[in-house]
Amino acid sequence: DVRYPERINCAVEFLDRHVTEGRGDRTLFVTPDGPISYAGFQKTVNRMARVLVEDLGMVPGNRVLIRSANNPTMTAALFAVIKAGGIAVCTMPLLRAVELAKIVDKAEIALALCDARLADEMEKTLVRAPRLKRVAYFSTGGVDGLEARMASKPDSFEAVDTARDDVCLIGFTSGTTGEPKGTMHFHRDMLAICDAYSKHVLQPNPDDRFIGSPPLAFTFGLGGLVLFPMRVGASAVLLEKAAPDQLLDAIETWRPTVCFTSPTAYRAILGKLDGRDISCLRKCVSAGETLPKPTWDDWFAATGIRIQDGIGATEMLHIFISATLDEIRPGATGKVVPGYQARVIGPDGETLPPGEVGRLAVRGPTGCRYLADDRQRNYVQDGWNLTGDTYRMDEDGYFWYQARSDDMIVSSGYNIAGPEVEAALLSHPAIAECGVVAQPDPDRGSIVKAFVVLKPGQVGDAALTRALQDHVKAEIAPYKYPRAIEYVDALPRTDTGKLRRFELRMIAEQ
Ligand code: 3SK
Repeated sequence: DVRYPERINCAVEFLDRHVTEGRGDRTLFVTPDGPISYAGFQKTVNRMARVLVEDLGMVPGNRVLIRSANNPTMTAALFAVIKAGGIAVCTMPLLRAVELAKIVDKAEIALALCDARLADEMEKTLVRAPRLKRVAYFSTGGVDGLEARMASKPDSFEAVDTARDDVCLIGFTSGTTGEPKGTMHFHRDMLAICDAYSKHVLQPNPDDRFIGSPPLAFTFGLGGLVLFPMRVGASAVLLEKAAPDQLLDAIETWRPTVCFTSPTAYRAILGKLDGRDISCLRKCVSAGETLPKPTWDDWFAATGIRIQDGIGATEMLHIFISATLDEIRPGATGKVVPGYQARVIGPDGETLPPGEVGRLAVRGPTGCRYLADDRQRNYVQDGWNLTGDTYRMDEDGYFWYQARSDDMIVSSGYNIAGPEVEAALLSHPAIAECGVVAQPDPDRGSIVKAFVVLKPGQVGDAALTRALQDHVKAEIAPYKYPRAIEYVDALPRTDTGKLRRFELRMIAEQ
């Protein structure tokens, strides 16, 4: 059980504490332009916090949208908002204006901090979501940006006195319907994931150097690439682009010891290991989608490293089932993380005995608090968080993944809602109807598969398939596009006209 003082600002714990306790000279981020120390980063955060408060009118409790690829400036924005008592809402860099506008409206956001390289969709969002009043751009390379304002500010800033139960982060996750859900997390939650999963399972030390691919807007990345290293005074490499080749190059260049990425990336890297030296890695963490045993075996055979699998949820902030290096059972996700409790439940919420398959329920120091969303009632029952995953627990307390228990498509670690892709497809003039489900895939876990009924006169050939894929990529985040499209005469529907998704899934699985 982890307890924190009633008044706490987690930015102080993650950052200022290292400086006041004499660790300011330690390296926090290694970058191509040289190392950034904890003390140097603190000054950047302080200046940015001053701009937020003095120039942009931010007050404690305001929600601030943050848009950027993973880099130290984005991380400074996150801590500046939190240190000034605000609530950071980080968004996936690939999101389009239509998706951003939903987030702006849902979280009632008036101010955004945005990397200038993502200005296009941000400007379109300003038009779509009039509630958003102001965008401050960074990394502009010119005089108008946030950095120019920061240059004239003193490098000190007193953290706002927040409570441990004040919200400091809203993580958005796409619901199965495509209506995004905001999950609210307190200052104490940010510390609790470090003091539960990281401390007891990952067990990093101050000399570790972290690297990985998940966006910081996905809490898997935020924990693994920022919060876990900072909690112990370690360092990290943030990659704006982290495709397998880029991740490999960066591992060879920066010699990290801990890697956070997805099973898809581990598989892709395996095919590119020839002549590469990744002997610096001590620990490899996998989450976001299930890690198949053959991937675990192949990685172990190639590198001698036992991948630490884990399952978490944006709702829970981070991983709640995993295993320490010496407790790993290949093929199992692991055991419940110290501080959490987990059980497998039946249809009436009853606890199922070991060996039986049911829905995974979990509770612990972090938990689901949806922002203004009725789905809270379904997700949290009797204090237990009911995940969207089906599991079996064995006699030794190891949890074995079986399937998703909802309609979510999990592809390369991205959660994708079928209805959202359907809506994007339906806005193409050639399409009469469509249904989108997961299709199992050896590399990506699942891919997005669309069953499409065309309007009369349209021909479902390769050219149309490419046009539909490009259309979806232009409408919504490109990673959501259907990699497989099958043209059909009709879709299976219930008497009331509801799409029989289950039937489509069965066809896709054949
Ligand atoms: O998908 C997961 O397993 C996960 C892990 C850590 C944090 C967040 C998520 C969704």
